Amino acid sequence: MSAAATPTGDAVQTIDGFHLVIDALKLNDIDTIFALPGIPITDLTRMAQAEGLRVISFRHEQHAGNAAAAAGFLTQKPGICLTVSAPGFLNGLTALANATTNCFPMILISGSSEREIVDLQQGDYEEMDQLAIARPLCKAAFRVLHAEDIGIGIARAIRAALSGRPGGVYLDLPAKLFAQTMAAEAGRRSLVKVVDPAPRQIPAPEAVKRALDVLAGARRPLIVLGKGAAYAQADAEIRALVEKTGIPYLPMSMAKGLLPDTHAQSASAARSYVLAEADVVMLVGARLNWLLSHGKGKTWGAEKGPKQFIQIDIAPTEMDSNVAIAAPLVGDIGSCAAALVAGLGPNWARPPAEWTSAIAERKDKNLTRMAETLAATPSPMSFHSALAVVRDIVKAHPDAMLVNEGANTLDFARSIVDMYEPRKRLDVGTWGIMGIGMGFAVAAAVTTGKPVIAIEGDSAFGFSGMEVETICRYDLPVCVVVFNNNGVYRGTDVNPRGGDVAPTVFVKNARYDLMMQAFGGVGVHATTADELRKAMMEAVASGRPTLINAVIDETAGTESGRITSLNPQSKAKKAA
Ligand code: ADP
Ligand code: TZD
Repeated sequence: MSAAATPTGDAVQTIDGFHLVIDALKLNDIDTIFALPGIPITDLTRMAQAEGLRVISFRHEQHAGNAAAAAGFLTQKPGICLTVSAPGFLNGLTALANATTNCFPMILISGSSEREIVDLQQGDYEEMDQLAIARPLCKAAFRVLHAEDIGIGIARAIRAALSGRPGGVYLDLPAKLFAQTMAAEAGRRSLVKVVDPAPRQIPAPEAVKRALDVLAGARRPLIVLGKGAAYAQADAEIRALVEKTGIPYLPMSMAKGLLPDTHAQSASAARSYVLAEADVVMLVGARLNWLLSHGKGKTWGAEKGPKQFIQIDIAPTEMDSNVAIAAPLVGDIGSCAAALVAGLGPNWARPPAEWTSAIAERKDKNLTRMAETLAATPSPMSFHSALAVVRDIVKAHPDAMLVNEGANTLDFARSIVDMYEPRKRLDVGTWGIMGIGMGFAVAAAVTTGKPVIAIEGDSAFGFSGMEVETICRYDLPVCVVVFNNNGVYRGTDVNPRGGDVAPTVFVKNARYDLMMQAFGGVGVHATTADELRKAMMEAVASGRPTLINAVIDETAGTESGRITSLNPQSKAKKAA
């Protein structure tokens, strides 16, 4: 705020665009900005810090954007990513699109060049029609031209990000806006505190009854919990729904820990069996997309006859997206789960014992087999022997956050590492995107204050690896474990013509641990499970930024992990 003279010579307090933006965010309880400074937003980052917002400054906008998205998922407040125009904006846009795809609330705020010049394409500094480019890639996109509209612009962005199905919002703030001033009192009055940004959506009673009728008719019911259920923070309602119905459940990867993975009703270790055999499936905040084989085909036991689906989702258009939904339940997960539990009544019959004991039998068999594999200590380490260590460390620190990306590193960790508490696991999400690792790890550390363990394929780590400097700069309690098998998927491909190495192969025996040391963090080179265990224990206990280069057998793992079948070459071979 500053003082200016009126025409009559009186001094009035004025406020500029920078401070209106900051005050509007603070008014809405936003306390952190993930940013990368430059024209025209450098001063905004400085002033935000001076005004008490936490500003976490990154080395590349994509990771600031991923951090904002993860913060949005964890806190139910839109994560804020702040970038410069054109290239900075584009770098942030991947994260915005990814957040929208994952239904995570975030707002990408980018400075932009002068409208008059951009619209006449006269070649301004970093000229780009950012609003038009962002619009198809996010849930909503807005531009503010006048200081007096900043309050309403930010309110619209927050409401758009959080209400209904959450998602990414783009907010375009032209350079000129920041320097505009207005009377401070009028400015203060122009700000809007968003009331009830994600209103409860109570399901219709007839929809609840329909769902209960379908559920009651099931002989082999199954509940699938998705990351929408984790996001909803309706943990008690979900637990009551699962435990009071007695129905076996499968958590999708980011719903792991909503109930502890060791829960008797978890059917994770019998996943293929329950998907194929269930007759009624209730989806709770999970979409029937590729991750669930679109709800049809062999995975879903198509040859055994049709299934009935009940789906709980806040987005009505999600119903019937891939298969018919017999009982759509549109509403917020907390309200829907509570309504179902209330409707169970005293005579609710738990699922038949032949179904639950058949699942238990398969679970036992698979878990015994897995325990044998995990007990082996091959040299060099396999994915399994290294993940057995991670599994123990997470068990000992159930409040730690786990970030996970890669192909084999992801697929094996998802099934081997049990989670015990809700919203502790962050991973590649709906797109299966590489590059979320260090952005998500920073957000996890900053928003929760808990230790963070990032389990990274060596290829996956490379997408965001430079952010280890960010982790060291803010002294975050992040332990990165790079599963180093010398390449994308594996390190064994050979170029049949000689010369360049194969496209999937990296520098052999690289020392990722030295990257962390370069910035003052702890680097450890681990070649055995014992060395890995010791290093992880020390990292979690000390809270110091740590990177462990875990040497994994370069022949281990499979091409594309568990989705080999999606490679065009595999499809061609199958067809031949
Ligand atoms: P997963 O990948 O874990 O299967 P998805 O991202 O496919 O999960 O599905 C999440 C679903 O949850 C989305 O369809 C989204 O609309 C829904 N959703 C998100 N938040 C809520 C909420 N509070 N109440 C109801 N549904 C929600
Ligand atoms: N680029 C982006 C943005 N996302 C992707 N998913 C890919 C490329 C393709 N891809 C995968 O799907 S997994 C992966 C790539 C490059 C890396 C696999 O190698 P890794 O993991 O070293 O990270 P594993 O555990 O050794 O298999």
